[in-house]
Amino acid sequence: MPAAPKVFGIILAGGEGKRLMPLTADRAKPAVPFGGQYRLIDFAISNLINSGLGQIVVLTQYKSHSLDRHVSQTWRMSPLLDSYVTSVPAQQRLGKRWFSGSADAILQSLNLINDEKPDIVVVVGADHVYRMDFRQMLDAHIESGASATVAGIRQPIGMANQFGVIDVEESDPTRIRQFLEKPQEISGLPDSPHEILASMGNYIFNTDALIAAVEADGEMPTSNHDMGGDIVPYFVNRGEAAVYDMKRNDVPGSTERDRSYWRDVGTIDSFFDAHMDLISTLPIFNLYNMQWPIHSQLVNSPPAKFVRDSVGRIGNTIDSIVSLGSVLSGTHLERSVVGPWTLAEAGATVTDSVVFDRVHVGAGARIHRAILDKNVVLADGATVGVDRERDLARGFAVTESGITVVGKNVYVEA
Ligand code: ADQ
Repeated sequence: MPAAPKVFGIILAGGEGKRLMPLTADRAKPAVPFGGQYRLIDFAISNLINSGLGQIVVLTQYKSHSLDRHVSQTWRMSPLLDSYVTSVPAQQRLGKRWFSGSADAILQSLNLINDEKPDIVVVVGADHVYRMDFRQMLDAHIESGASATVAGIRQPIGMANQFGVIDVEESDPTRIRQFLEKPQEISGLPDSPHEILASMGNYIFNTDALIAAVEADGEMPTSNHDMGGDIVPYFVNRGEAAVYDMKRNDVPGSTERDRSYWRDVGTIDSFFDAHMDLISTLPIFNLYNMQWPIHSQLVNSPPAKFVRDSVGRIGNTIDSIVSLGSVLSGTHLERSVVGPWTLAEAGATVTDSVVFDRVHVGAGARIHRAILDKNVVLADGATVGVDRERDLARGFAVTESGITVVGKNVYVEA
């Protein structure tokens, strides 16, 4: 490995995100808005850019239009410095077929790697909220001498069936002994029986080893062509896989409170909870750490504005995020995240909710424990999240925990 290896970044962004429906009815999961002004993919891209990577491709497939547009509008980088973030749609280079899994996405995109000839490839998912300094993981990868390194983080054992679960060698806890993708039954960590070490879906590979692995996987008729299910076990079986414990990652400017914060926002409930993590006085995830900024699209918008309503009533806003361009008149807003260009009319009440862009909340309307997608319009006096049965009868999704989701462009009657 050269002293200053050339590193190439691949973001896997082709997943369908079925469990986030209806937010993914019309867009890829990595393009789902988050935290008012971000899209989910901004976290992965910001982490790679802040870690000094200059050449990054985003592999897209499913309903990729708004994702492609967001990446191209937000992430133009300098051709003079030979740095770029480009989204690359599935191109059917190996026959007339789409990506059949995340490993197949890489196999079908090897031309991108061959063009750049990197020493090392960093492969990351696109749908997590976190900060991570990949330089530190790179150092650990090189030091370990492994061909592949998987980022791991402790998670509650009850979530084991959602993750790849890592078991390390007793004699060397940086080596992976066994890797089980989404096991139904597993025992906990020796020092913490209620936890497992979960794969974060972020990997570092020596380039030659990655190419050999995805090519071998492409030849396997029984493979699902999945990075977690097939490629990581390939390296583990060869004794060439290391783990990088996220506990070691010390992002500049992070606090004791938000160090090692990582949320897989694959379900409506986890998506909602991650928003609630943003808004308290001492947030569990601190968007305001400017030593490690999460970048997003700069929209040319006026500031948010809070005014009395037409008859002079004063609203109040607390424990909330309100994005640019929004105007709230005499509105009670509490524990909520509001996207750009949202308009709330006289006496509306919004509590414990996530509101995307350009939502219109009519006078006296009430929203509680709800997620409203773009361009939703609530008539004067309409309610969402107040009457579960009524929400279901109107065709809204309601989670078991009681979060109501209203899809894009829906008009909600009183
Ligand atoms: P999952 O998130 O369930 O588990 P997957 O659905 O493959 O795995 O998604 C991983 C990433 O790959 C996502 O960013 C997704 O958008 C992308 N992706 C999925 N299919 C793709 C395709 N056909 N083309 C391009 N991109 C695609 C993974 C790992 C687990 C790990 C969890 C952590 O498999 O081991 O624990 O991530 O959340």
